[in-house]
Amino acid sequence: MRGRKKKTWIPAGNRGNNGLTEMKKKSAYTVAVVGATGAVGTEMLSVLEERKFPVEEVRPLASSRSAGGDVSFRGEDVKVKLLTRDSFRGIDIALFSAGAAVSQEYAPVAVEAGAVVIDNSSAWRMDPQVPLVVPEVNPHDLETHQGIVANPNCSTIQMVVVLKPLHDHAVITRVVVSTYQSVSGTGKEAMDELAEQCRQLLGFGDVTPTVYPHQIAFNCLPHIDDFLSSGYTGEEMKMVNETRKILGDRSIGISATTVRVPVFVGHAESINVETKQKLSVEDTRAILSTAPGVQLYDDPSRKLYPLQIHAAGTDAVFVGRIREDDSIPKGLNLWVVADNLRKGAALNAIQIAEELVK
Ligand code: 25A
Ligand code: L14
Repeated sequence: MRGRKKKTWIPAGNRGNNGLTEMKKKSAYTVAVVGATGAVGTEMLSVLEERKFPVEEVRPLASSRSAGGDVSFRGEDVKVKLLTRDSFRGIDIALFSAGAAVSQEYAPVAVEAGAVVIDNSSAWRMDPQVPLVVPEVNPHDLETHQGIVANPNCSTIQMVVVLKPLHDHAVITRVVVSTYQSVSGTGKEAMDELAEQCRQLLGFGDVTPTVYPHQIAFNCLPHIDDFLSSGYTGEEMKMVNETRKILGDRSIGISATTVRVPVFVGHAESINVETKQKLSVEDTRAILSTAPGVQLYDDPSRKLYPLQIHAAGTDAVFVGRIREDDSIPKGLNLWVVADNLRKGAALNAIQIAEELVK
């Protein structure tokens, strides 16, 4: 995407079980968090703690910018260490969220050292050897992992959690999605930039965009990740390709427009779905009300619909504004909201870890 040549993941053979890595079952695990001081890394530490994941020892790793500092885990300060090729000795599970370049270089190093990597970056997602997993949707894909498991893009995760049960019931043929993505997806610096620009503009000052190419305060940018020659962005094509891989169906037509909005945490999506079998609003409500990870929040008569400010800090994927699309014979419109740092990143990664140690 950014001119990096993608390596394919070729694991060293002889990992037992036909070359697949079996997670050794233990009462507690040593867990490394790469990018532990970032927006997603800090959330990973909180989610491990909240869900009482059996952690024997946590090893926070980051770049030289924040190595030597502390992060908090279970009420104690833990020293952040510099990420090096020796960082993974004795590690069972390595959670990566430090960007694709770091994952490309260090995930194989961690696997060589005996760890299973759960990687939140885009580095390995489309590698045919690497399962791309949302536990509510395709947990069975974990069975074939060879040391690296990829965590999908945040916008993809919240969409597939809702699409999967509809696909199972009515076969989705086409999806048109527009996103309303918060700045926390980009990281801490972007959150600081939004806050700073709000202060500057409310004080009648001028803003100087640094993280984003244009002013983000009081504005929306139809631009996430780099533009490709097709005119789509990398983020848009992640939604297309990752959704097909996770649902295991290359035939679904998907068209995405991804937009950055001046919201701190939480992504929203307007999703138009076309199906083979007709789904009424009542059918859709019935299906989604029992779908794992989904919470229906749909009562327009009481002005109840999912909002980013309510989804932030929670674990569910919220769905509302369920309507039939009258312009086609079998279509639906949905509004889907989730916390991008939790279900879109850290929570999904730790749910994968939970599946692996089950
Ligand atoms: O390439 P990708 O896959 O598309 O992903 C790009 C980025 O998107 C975020 C994540 O940023 C990732 O780096 N991200 C990825 N998946 C996401 C998802 N699903 C996602 N966001 C949301 N949802 P991040 O900000 O969350 O995390 C960055 C962390 O990575 C550490 N890191 C970076 N390079 C590293 C490294 N660790 C080890 N080795 C490297 N070479 C980074 O640690 C952070 O923890 P850090 O020490 O570099 O930064 C800690 C603090 O320093 C500030 N800072 C960051 N960059 C600079 C800086 N300060 C000064 N100058 C800088 N250039 C940050 O504010 C941070 O708090
Ligand atoms: O591919 O900037 O997981 O909101 C997630 C955050 C891509 C960028 C990924 C953002 C990243 C995205």
